[in-house]
Amino acid sequence: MTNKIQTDDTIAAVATPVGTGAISIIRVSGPNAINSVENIFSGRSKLSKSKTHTIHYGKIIDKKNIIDDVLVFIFRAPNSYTGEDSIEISTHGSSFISQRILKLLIENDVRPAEPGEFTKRAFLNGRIDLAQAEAVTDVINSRTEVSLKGARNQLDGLLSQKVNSLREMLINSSSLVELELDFAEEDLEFIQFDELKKRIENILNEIDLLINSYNFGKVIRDGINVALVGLPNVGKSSLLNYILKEARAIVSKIPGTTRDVIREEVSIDGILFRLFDTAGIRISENEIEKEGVLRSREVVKNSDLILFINDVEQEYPKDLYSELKNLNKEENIVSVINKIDLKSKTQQKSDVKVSALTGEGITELFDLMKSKVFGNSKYSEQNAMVTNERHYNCLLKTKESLNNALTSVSNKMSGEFISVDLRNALNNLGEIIGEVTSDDILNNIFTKFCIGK
Ligand SMILES: Nc1nc2c(ncn2[C@@H]2O[C@H](COP(=O)(O)OP(=O)(O)OP(=O)(O)O)[C@@H](O)[C@H]2O)c(=O)[nH]1
Ligand SMILES: [Mg+2]
Repeated sequence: MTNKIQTDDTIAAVATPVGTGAISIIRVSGPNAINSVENIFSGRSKLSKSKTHTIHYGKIIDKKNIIDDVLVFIFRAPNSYTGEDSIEISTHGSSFISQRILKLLIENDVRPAEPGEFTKRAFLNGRIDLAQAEAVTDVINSRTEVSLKGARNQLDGLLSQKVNSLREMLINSSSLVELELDFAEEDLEFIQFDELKKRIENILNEIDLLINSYNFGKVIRDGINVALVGLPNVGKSSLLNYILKEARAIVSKIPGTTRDVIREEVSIDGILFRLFDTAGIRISENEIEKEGVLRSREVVKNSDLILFINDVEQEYPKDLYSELKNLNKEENIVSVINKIDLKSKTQQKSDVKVSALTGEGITELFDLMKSKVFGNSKYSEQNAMVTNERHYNCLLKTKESLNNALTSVSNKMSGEFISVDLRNALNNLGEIIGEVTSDDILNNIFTKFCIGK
């Protein structure tokens, strides 16, 4: 358990990105935060005498030299982000100014913060749990409506509440088993095997719901990779351009136009789709085109969704479809017929028909892409959802322990065995919210944060 670690030094960092902007913000947190800033601040207020949640105008001074006019925000413990005394200094947006002030602070008994250290302190001081701390980076990294909602859902504690209620259910069941162990000699049965089985199955059902939500949750967080593939000249690049509403890729009537993979992101109804336009797949003698075709296959392997595009006027390439199935999975392939504006009759099978020239059918294509993402997951903003691989893995381990417990119960094994499995499940669940944790886990999580967060 790391929750006992004391954070008795004071840290500081520039929290805004490097470069020029309207303002920069320097964050300071720890017992010496207010005094260290007071040492370099000149204004009407005395910071050490000022109340929490107040803003003070003044100047940062280095040996009588004015560095900048600033606003200083005071947050006193425990009512701050970290739970400690904290200060935010808002300066003119020059990296030079903020770095200079940071240097001054470091001369005043403050040390530079490590990545994520403010959030780590918030966690260690019990302001937020580990799942919420992880959600902070997701909020920062979110680029679409839906990914932001997913991250907010976790930051607001929906997942944590669910995990806590499952832990409570587990604690109740396991304490009954343990109580029974204590009285074993008196042959008391506080909890019947059937009842215990029912309880564990109940918890398992809930765990399964969370595990299944990850299918969708990871898409929400990371987006979905979509390959645009097919024979040369079917209109892959034209479709990419139509979706992006810009002439991103070169389009020509010469087959074999696209060679490199072109990657672009687009948000469709708040879901992030990463589109990969590829070289048309065919046998080619041209070295560059050959390499392009190799890359197309690589993209197919690594995609979540494949738009298999065909020309309404060409014959359907059955062999290519079989190849795509082998490279990925049949259920991930969406067959698209393009160029329907040409009004040609076709026997080709397809999931959707479009024209990259007129935009006909594109709405249907988007609906299909979205339904592939949602699958049969019942996404609801009110429900806890798993978007993070670490949490997902903890849940898989929890499930395994619970299944072991269930086997022990079914085999009417001694309560000791059941009790060990239930404890393991409890610990695995606790890892999600940081109730049980190690320095390794924490370092792994917080080093991925930005400095100043
Ligand atoms: N009429 C019509 N022509 C289209 C449509 N989509 C693409 N084309 C034409 O088809 C030709 C090939 O289009 P591209 O988008 O370059 O096709 P591609 O699949 O990217 O081709 P490669 O990169 O060579 O594999 C161009 O002349 C386009 O103008 C469409 O929906 N309708
Ligand atoms: Mg192309």
